[in-house]
Amino acid sequence: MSDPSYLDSARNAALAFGDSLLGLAKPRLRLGVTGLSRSGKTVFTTALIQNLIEGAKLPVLKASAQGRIARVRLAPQPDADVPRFPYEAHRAAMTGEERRWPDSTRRISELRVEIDYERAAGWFKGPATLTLDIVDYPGEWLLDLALMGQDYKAWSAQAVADARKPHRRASARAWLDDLPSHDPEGLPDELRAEAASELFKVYLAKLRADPEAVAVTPPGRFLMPGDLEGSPALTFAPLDLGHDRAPRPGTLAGLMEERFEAYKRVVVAPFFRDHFARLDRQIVLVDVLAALDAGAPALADLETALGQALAAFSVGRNSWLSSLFAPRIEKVLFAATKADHVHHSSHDRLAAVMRQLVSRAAARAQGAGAQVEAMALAAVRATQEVRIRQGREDLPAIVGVPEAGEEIDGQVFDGVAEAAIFPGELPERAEAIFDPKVHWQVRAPRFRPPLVEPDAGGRLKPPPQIRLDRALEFLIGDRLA
Ligand SMILES: Nc1nc2c(ncn2[C@@H]2O[C@H](COP(=O)(O)OP(=O)(O)OP(=O)(O)O)[C@@H](O)[C@H]2O)c(=O)[nH]1
Ligand SMILES: [Mg+2]
Repeated sequence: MSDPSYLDSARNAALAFGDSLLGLAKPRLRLGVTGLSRSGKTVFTTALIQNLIEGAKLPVLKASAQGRIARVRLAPQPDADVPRFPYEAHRAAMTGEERRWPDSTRRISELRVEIDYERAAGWFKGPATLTLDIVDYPGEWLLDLALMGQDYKAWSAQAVADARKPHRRASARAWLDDLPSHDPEGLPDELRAEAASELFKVYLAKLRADPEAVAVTPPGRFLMPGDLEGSPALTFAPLDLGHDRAPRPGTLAGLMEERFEAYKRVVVAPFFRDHFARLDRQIVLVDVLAALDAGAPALADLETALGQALAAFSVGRNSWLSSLFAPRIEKVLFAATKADHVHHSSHDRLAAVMRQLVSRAAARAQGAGAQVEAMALAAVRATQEVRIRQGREDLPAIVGVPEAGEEIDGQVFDGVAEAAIFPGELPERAEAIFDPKVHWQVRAPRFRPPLVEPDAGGRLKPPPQIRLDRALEFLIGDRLA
């Protein structure tokens, strides 16, 4: 087991104590928004804030339906060392002239909103304010938490076995071919470590670049190194260690092991301590439709990744970490995003697939303490529904404006013309997704964000959404009661 002493427990305890002291004065909630790259984190976070601030109708969020939300406003950024979530820029991109999706992001960011509301009833009836801190961070960092409970030997064995799986072999070939040339018992040569690490990173990058890619293999920072690029903590790779040997000091394997431990110390532990352990609620966004479209092996990879994500929520509860941090995540929502890419008759099926993907892991994580839910949503609904007659049949279709350059059935779109498509069928029984004989083709084109007409008073409303209110009721509803 790793040495916990590097985790700055005193500082964390002070933070937690400060939080709870302040919490007495003013109720606060930290909501984490995460998901792998392109899963929809930035769009979700922007839409969530916009819907709250601009007073959108959110019927399933009880406080909103009962007219108890008086005012929602942005408040100054609470943490001096975390970049502010650039809400205004993202909102302008999506709803302004350009109507384009926000740029891809690669780091953590945060925004504070204050919600003035009326308490529902009881002793404390009356006005109150909930301070909601929303923290958007890459899902790759969450998956890294799984490394905390692993040693270099186990991680190496797993990584080599994964790379040899049929659907990964092509991406991994150069690295796998090179692997036997590194003798784990050989000298701890710096250049050799660098060369092995480079090839391993190329393999990870190929996995990610694959249009079918849905899951990733830690270490997450290998693909988004930031200012740690080139440092020893990011210069290591798995080796083929064989079954019986543990890495020994003074060997190449020993050097790799040291660096693996350094990665945990320098990258993973600070993330856990400074960000993850301070979250109260968490939403994990998943592009389930892309995974379905990619096929059964990709779905199996995704299930594994989600299992690791779920394990992260219990990591502090049943390990040495719990004595230091007692993570307080009480609710975890796994949400399938981009539900506007399928007809509403499929929304429940999409939610069922999401539930299926986390169910085995959730069963294992029983007792972890957090309440886990799955649903399907679209933070921004870019399509409308129509029924199209084809012969005798009346088929459910979706209509939207594909982005310029999108191609459907040989037709290239210009970003102005609309297209109607029949989204593929989703499985009636969610278990069927793992059947390798069936391929659920549900790929939709990238639609532009919807055009939102101003209301009678000339005011812009937030774009339409699907089940965003349901997600909010689960995530924060009880704190607005
Ligand atoms: N139709 C539709 N598309 C969405 C929605 N949310 C996200 N998308 C699409 O998914 C893409 C990625 O969304 P982002 O919110 O940028 O995803 P992210 O997780 O922040 O991605 P990274 O910053 O690259 O990690 C967008 O550019 C859109 O094309 C949605 O609610 N509806
Ligand atoms: Mg983003």
